[in-house]
Amino acid sequence: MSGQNSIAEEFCAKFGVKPHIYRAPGRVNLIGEHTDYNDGFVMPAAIGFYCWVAAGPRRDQKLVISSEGFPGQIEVELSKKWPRPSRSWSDYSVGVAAQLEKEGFGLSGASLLIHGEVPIGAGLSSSASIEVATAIALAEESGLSIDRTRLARICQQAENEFVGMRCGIMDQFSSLHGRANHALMLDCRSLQFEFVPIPESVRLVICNTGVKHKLAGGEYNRRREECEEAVRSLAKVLPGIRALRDVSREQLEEHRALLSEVAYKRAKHIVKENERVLNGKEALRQGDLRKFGEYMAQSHVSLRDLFEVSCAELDLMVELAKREPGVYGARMTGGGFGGATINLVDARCAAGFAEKVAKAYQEKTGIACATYVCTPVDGASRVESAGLSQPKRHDRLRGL
Ligand code: GAF
Repeated sequence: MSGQNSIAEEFCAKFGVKPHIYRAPGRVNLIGEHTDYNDGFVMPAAIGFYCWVAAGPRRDQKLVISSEGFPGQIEVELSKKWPRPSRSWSDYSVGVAAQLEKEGFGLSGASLLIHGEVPIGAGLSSSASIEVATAIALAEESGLSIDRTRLARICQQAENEFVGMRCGIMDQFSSLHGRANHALMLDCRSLQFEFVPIPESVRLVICNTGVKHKLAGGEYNRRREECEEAVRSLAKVLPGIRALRDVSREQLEEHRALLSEVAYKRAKHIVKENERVLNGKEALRQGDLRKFGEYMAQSHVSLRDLFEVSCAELDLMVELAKREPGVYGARMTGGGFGGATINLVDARCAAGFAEKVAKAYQEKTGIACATYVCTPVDGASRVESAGLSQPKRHDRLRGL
């Protein structure tokens, strides 16, 4: 990866010492959208786009953080009050550092140089990759041993509290726990997970619409509130429920009158999407890619019509994909309102598929479409040393 060498050199030039290099991948979600903050099920896979962090120790008890992609440098004195969010890229890193300290993990002074290569605004978790790369770098540089699930929670908490985005845990979790050639089926309540093999005969093809609608952040938090509203209404007659995860299809229909039309639609998506993840896992395990693809298609329709987080560009991209040979399934992926689609495509057809969909999309919209043909990769790690192309897992972080 190109990021590794250039970041090491730039770090040396800037801070005068040779850094350790860490990297955390983005993710694509195969199925299970908006279910994570409803205590439900998701099935993401880590993909080979990384946030790279070069890090080295400092003696002055400061954190100095800079990014290759953005001007300016952030300095935080560890013994003093934490700065307030600045509404910029640095919030993802500073938020993680603040959260680590808040949870009692004493940090050592460190310099960090960040290089993000996960496409921004594509729904591929560029934010989580910065958080996770920062977290493993800070933990390691401070000699802390923190298990990966705890780190995922710390990163999620940082995004919820410092950045102000009430995301679930899927993105941070998959960046830390991803496994090459597997999807990760996660129960977002118990945080138990299992790996489901992705057959060698298929590729995950990501098509980026190139649009990100402005309402994304605010609408995301609103969806979360609407789900919570549904739970509050249903809890009046179903006192045992804590989240939409606990509601069955039958219960939802029986008590539909208690819900506003909007809350009902949101709840219906979540209840059925959870079923689709569980059924989809079985289909994948049995190698039934066609069945899995049907669940993907249903998921897209539900996100479009019930959860209302799709947009014209995503719908078009899915329609264009469905016409192509070798496609098992196509749907929007991530939070929505723009970003990318995920397509499960026969490996032999993947390159041609990407080319044709991109061409047709550009013809219709005038927007150039980036496509990525992927297979799942391993989660975040320290890379052995600058200049080596093979990353080596580092066993200091438990759970590796
Ligand atoms: C975003 C969030 F960060 C995730 O937690 C998840 O809710 C996703 O949108 C939708 O499934 O990526």
